[in-house]
Amino acid sequence: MSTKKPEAQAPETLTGIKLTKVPTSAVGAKAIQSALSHVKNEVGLIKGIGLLARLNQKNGFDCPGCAWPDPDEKRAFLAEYCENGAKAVAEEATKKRVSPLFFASHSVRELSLLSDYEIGKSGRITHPMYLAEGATHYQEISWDAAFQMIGTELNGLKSPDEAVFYTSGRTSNEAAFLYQLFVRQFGTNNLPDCSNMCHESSGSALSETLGIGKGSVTLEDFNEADLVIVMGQNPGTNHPRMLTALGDTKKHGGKIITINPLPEVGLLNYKDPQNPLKWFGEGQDLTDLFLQVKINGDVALLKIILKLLVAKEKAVPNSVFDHEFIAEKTAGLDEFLADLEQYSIEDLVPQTGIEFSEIEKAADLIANNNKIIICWAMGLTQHKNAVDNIRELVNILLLKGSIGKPGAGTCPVRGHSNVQGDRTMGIWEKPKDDFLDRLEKEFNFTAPRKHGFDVVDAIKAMHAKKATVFIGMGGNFISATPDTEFTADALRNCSLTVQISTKLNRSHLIHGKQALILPCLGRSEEDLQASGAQFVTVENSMGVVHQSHGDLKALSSHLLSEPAIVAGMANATLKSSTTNWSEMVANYDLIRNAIEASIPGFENYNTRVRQPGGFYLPNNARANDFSPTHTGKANFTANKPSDIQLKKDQFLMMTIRTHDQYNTTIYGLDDRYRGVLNERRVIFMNPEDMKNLGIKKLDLLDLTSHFNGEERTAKGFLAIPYDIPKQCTATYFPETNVLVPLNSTATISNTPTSKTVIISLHKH
Ligand SMILES: Nc1nc2c(c(=O)[nH]1)N[C@H]1C(S)=C(S)[C@@H](COP(=O)(O)OP(=O)(O)OC[C@H]3O[C@@H](n4cnc5c(=O)[nH]c(N)nc54)[C@H](O)[C@@H]3O)O[C@H]1N2
Ligand SMILES: Nc1nc2c(c(=O)[nH]1)N[C@H]1C(S)=C(S)[C@@H](COP(=O)(O)OP(=O)(O)OC[C@H]3O[C@@H](n4cnc5c(=O)[nH]c(N)nc54)[C@H](O)[C@@H]3O)O[C@H]1N2
Ligand SMILES: [Mo]
Repeated sequence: MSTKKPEAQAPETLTGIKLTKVPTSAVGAKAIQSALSHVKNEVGLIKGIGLLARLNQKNGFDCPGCAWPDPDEKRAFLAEYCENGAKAVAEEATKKRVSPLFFASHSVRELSLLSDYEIGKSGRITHPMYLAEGATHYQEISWDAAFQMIGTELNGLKSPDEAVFYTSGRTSNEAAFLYQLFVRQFGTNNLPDCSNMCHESSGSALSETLGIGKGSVTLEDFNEADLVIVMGQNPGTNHPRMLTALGDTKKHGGKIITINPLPEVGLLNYKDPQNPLKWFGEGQDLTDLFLQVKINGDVALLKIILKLLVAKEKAVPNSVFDHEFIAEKTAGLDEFLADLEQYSIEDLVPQTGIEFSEIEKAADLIANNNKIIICWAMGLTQHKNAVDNIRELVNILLLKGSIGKPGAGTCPVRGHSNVQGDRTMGIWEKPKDDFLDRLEKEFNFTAPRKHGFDVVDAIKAMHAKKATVFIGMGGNFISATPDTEFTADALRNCSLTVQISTKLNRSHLIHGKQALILPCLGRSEEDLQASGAQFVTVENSMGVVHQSHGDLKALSSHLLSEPAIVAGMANATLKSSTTNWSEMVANYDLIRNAIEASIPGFENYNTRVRQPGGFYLPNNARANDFSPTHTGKANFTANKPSDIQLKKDQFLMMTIRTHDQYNTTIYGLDDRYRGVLNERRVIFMNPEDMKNLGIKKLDLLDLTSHFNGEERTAKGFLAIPYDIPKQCTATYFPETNVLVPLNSTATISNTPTSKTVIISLHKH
């Protein structure tokens, strides 16, 4: 069976690496060229350009790339997509097909020997497929038979809590709402999602401090900000359209501070894709001050800045703090200041790896400006003290009164294009009682109240055989999660694993005793139901809910939409449901009516979402109202710097994305902005560290991670000298997920610590 473990991908699978000079600016002509070449190879040029023209337009479909918002007003042709958005679309609209014939000619074992890149490039799945217990090949199955199998398995469980219902953040509002309703009518809150591995730490920290788990700024705020701080984020690759917003900040006279262990090219300098005249010039400098922090040195860095701000305010009262805001809107200032007193700048500076004089410059910029936005992503959320990271940056904003006013606030930059919407729709293992109360009232059933499993707990439960059915609404669970071998065993322990997917991925190949693949329509495809063509809705990173309307002909007549698949599972599973699932699928307006009835903020949903550009959801932090927190005010908090102690010859490793992947989907083998071509099994190291260990460029290394006395090993990584702080290293996700310990998670949010893996190196 499928036993090939990623760990076992031996060095002989290395592909012939080419190192190039790290470019000095991002986007520009090369980006357009690269986008077009992906589109041409996957879709064909003419059809591809037609597709791109409808991407992120008000009557078009939402880019499946990321959750960065579209401008409310002006949207330029060919400008509301980016290189990586184009690649995402090309992947989905690819001409390549994974048909029943494909599965008949390749056994599961054979497919599992392919790399993630090769698996993804196989193409779109055309038919529902079934893998019987002990079988070597998937075979075609009818939708009815597949749904019956799911219903029978689920109803055969001793308790609904023995099933796990995962969601990846591309799922539309309509599908997500129906899915959680089905799962709760079935009787469990086991609704883990990719958010658990992503911005869960942001949600935890922001709910506690500001009373809303989402960011507070809008795109317009970037025009007004005096200062934007970008922490732990690589927008040049992962949110390229954000560079335009940062460019706008600069155009309006604002400044940008970047805090990152790597000098990420896109953040330092970019060439505006909307202005071809600039593609060949020098590019625009974005970052005014770059602080090259050590991995997980952020709380220490922010504490130094906070101490400097306090000292400045003491020296010249009323020069730095917004006393009116603090008095009226916040709680806990005295305790916060008392806690800060305990730390000394001398002790904190070495944890940051940054010259003190550089940190002083940052403190000056913050002291002298009032409209401040702080943006962040995975560089802050995937550490043991990740929640502390985010609460600490909120402390800065609160001291400055830099929230709930134009040009200021929090900007957690979301990943998946509808990950924020899915949570709004109730995809959460820890639902609030008032949400369940409304669901019960609207749908006439008794909702389960016990909190369910998040991703990490779901893996443990499956491993212990306490959960035996796994259903994945999108995503690629085995490759996205930590501790690959342990998680593989967990999935293999299941009696049934079901993947609702567009493309072939490793989660189809590491499976339960029986497995189903249910192929669904993609974002760009026409969704025809009984009442006619449907659109779906999504929520972007800034809380705008809008339509997404695909119009490509479905690639196979055997695909169902995600809402239709949920309805099929619900009809086959729930015997006494009073919900008319089929009726709602016939006309998605009815799903939206149900959402309106059960979730605040969706008044007149069907009308407002038909207005071009959609509508903003209410946001208390944006409205300068912090009453939803436990104190009724915005809360200052006391936070802890990293407590990781590295032994001699140990390093911190962060697992990051290349410029050529979408999470576990590998578009290509290049990381152009870091000058690494044609190879993913690499480790970026500080040149001095390499010298001390006698490691030379392109030496082959095995990596061993260390956690609580446990060791995990991944073999065959090429050493690359790079501009990275000492004792810090970087490798690519998902190749090194096998090294991420399942039990190493963030306090409170339980997010795997994918950016702080303690490793040692062994030369071949
Ligand atoms: N093209 C493309 N777009 C994507 C994705 C993709 O894979 N490809 N993924 C989507 C998803 S789901 C998400 S969540 C986002 C991810 O977007 P990012 O968070 O930008 O993705 P990562 O590659 O994980 O990059 C993390 C960044 O944080 C830095 N970093 C790591 N550790 C630390 C630290 O301790 N402190 C600080 N200050 N910085 C640190 C790294 O150097 C890197 O620049 O992008 C979304 N968009
Ligand atoms: N080590 C390490 N691990 C990480 C991270 C990290 O930085 N480091 N990042 C974490 C983060 S931020 C995230 S968000 C997770 C991502 O975890 P996931 O969301 O689970 O993974 P993806 O790779 O985004 O999922 C890709 C698969 O989704 C399916 N798909 C694509 N489009 C659709 C669609 O429209 N509908 C359906 N049903 N399926 C579709 C395709 O089959 C594709 O193979 O990974 C996490 N894991
Ligand atoms: Mo994410």
